[in-house]
Amino acid sequence: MPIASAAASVALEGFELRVLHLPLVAPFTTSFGTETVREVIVVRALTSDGDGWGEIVTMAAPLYSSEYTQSAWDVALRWLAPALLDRGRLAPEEVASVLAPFVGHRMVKAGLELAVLDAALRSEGRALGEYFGAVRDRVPSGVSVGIQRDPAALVDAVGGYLDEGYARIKIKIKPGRDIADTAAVRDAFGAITLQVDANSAYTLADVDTLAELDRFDLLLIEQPLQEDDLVDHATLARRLRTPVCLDESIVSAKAAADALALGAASVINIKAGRVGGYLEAVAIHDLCRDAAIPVWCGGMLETGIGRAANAALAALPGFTLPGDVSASSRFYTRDIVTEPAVLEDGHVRVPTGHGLGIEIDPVALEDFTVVRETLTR
Ligand code: NPG
Repeated sequence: MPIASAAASVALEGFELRVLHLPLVAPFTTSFGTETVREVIVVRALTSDGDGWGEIVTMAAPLYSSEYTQSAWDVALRWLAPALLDRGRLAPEEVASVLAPFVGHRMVKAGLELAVLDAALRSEGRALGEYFGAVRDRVPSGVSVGIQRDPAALVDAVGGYLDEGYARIKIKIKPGRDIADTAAVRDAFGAITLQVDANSAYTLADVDTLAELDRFDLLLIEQPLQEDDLVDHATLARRLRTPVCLDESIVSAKAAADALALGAASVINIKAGRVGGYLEAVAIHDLCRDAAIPVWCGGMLETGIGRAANAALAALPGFTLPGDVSASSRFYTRDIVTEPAVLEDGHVRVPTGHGLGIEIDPVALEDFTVVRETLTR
C-alpha cells in the first residue's frame, strides 16, 4: 500500500540542528554497552510554509551502527543539509533521491526527511498517520528491558513493566547472560509475550546455546549475528525453532528483500532511522506485507519527536506484532514535547494533529541543548 497521495512541497530556507543530552530514568544496558544519557540530534526544518521537526537517532558512539553523533553532525552540516537547501523548493518524497548520491548515513537522511515531511504535512493540515495510511488510532506497546545486574533484578524490572500494562516484553541478551535470564523471566511470569534481542553478540559457533532458547516459546530472537551475516543468519534460522528477526541487517528495502529471499529472517524489525527514512520504512512494510512477513516497529530511545512518528508508522496494517513504541516515561522524566506519549491500557495513541501531531516544549528543548547550529540558504 504505497503512500496514497503525495505531500505538498515546501520552500526550504534553512535547517537548525541541535545536539541534546536527555538523562535516562535508569541506565540502559545492551550487549554493546550502557547508556545513562541519551545524546541525540534534533532537526528543525525552516521553510516559508512553517517549521518541521525531525530526529537523528544516532548514539554517541558507533556501537550499534557505524553512525554516531559526530559523524551525523558533520555529514548533515557539510553535505546533506546543503544538498537539500540547494534545491530550494522540494517535496518530502524527493528528499531520499536528492540525498541518494551520498553513501550511507541513513540515520541522518531519515532525520532530515522527517523534518521536511513534518513541515509539509503541517502546512497542509494533514496528520502523519493519515499520510502513511494508518489503520489504527492506537498501537500496542512493547518495552525493551536492558541487561540487569542479575536474573533476579531482571525479574523485578520486568514485573514493573508488566504492572504498568506493557503488551510485550523484550529482554536484551548476550553470551553468558542468555539462558538463565530468559528462564528466570519465563518462570516468574508464565505465558507472557516475550522476545529476546542479542544486538549481534553471537556467532554461528553459538548455535547450541541459541537452540536452548527454543524451549522458552519466544515470539522471536532478534539479530543474533553480525549485521552483514545474512547467510549465517539463514543457516542459524534453519537450526532454530524460535523465529529469527533481523534489525541491524535490514538497512533498506533491498536488504529486506534479500534477507527474505535467503531465508535469513521470518520477522523484520523496521526502524526508520536505520533504513534511511520513514518512506523507506513504509516501503519495507509494503514488501513484507505482500510476502506475509510480520513486522514490528523498533525504537531508538526516541524523544517525543521520533516517538510520535513511530506510533504513526506502527499503525500501518502490516505491523502485526507489538513494537518498541513505549511511553516516554520508559526512558525520560522530562521530554521535549508538551504531551509526551503515555501508556493507556497497554497502548500508545497515534497522534492526530497536523504533521507529527506534537508540539515542542521550547524550555525543555533549550534546557537539553548542548550544541546548536543553523544553516540557511
Ligand atoms: O524502546 O526505544 C526503545 C529502545 C528499544 O532496545 C531498543 N533499542 O537494538 O533495538 C535495539 C535497541 C537499541 C538501543 C538500539 C540502543 C540502539 C541503541
